Amino acid sequence: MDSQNSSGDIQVKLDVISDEIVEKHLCKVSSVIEIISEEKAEPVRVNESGKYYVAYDPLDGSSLIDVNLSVGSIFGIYKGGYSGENVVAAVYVVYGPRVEMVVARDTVELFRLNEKTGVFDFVKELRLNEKGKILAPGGTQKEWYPFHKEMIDNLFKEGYRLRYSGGMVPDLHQILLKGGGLFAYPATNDKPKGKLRKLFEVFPFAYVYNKAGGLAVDGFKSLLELDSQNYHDTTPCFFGSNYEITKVLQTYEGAKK
Ligand code: AFP
Repeated sequence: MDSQNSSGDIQVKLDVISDEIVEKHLCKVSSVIEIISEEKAEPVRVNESGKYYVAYDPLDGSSLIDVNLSVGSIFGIYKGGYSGENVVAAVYVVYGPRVEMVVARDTVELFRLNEKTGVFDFVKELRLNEKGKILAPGGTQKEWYPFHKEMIDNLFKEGYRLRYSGGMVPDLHQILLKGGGLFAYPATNDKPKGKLRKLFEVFPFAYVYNKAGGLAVDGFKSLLELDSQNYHDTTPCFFGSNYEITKVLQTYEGAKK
């Protein structure tokens, strides 16, 4: 029985099926010139007269499927190429107890899928407070650099609450909806360039957090100032409210000295 397959097989099938569905629909959009998926090595040309490049992760967090946690899809919309400064919009969808979509253009808007009509109804605009209460510390803790561990420990001593599922989309969605905090996936001894991918995950969420009144950095500068040498490059990344990101910048600048 299929259910006997190892969860990895099922996840692989879901990753591939999700990618096929997204590609089929994006290829119908006349304003799209090219798309690239986290699931593919190379981009797909769509419409030579189009003007938008779309980089997407069709099913982020697929390792969480077999433990029935929330997962999501992430879309970065670029004009002129896949660099942080070329992001012109970002969208993500969270598949949880409810299906919700967040669209970042000049503002950040929350939509909720109406099961009866099949339409995403507008709910509200999302804004981050100056300071939050939630901390999502990613990466293998025994591989954290000492100064990073001290920074995380100090935030917990300030009373931050640990909220980390291992799914970037629900983890960042929670911080955004609860008004603030910090999500960190840093450079570590085993992953010195971080784990999360620039084009498909990091640049889109950096855009969302900046438009929601927060900040997103690699430890030293805005993630949206970064470019990418290869389609699947990764980067250390921190997303959050101004107070927490300022702490990150102070910590990492201090560690350089
Ligand atoms: P999977 O897609 O393999 O489940 O990885 C999810 C992810 O890319 C991102 O959604 C999480 O924030 C991050 O990995 C979690 O990584 P760790 O399991 O190393 O904390």
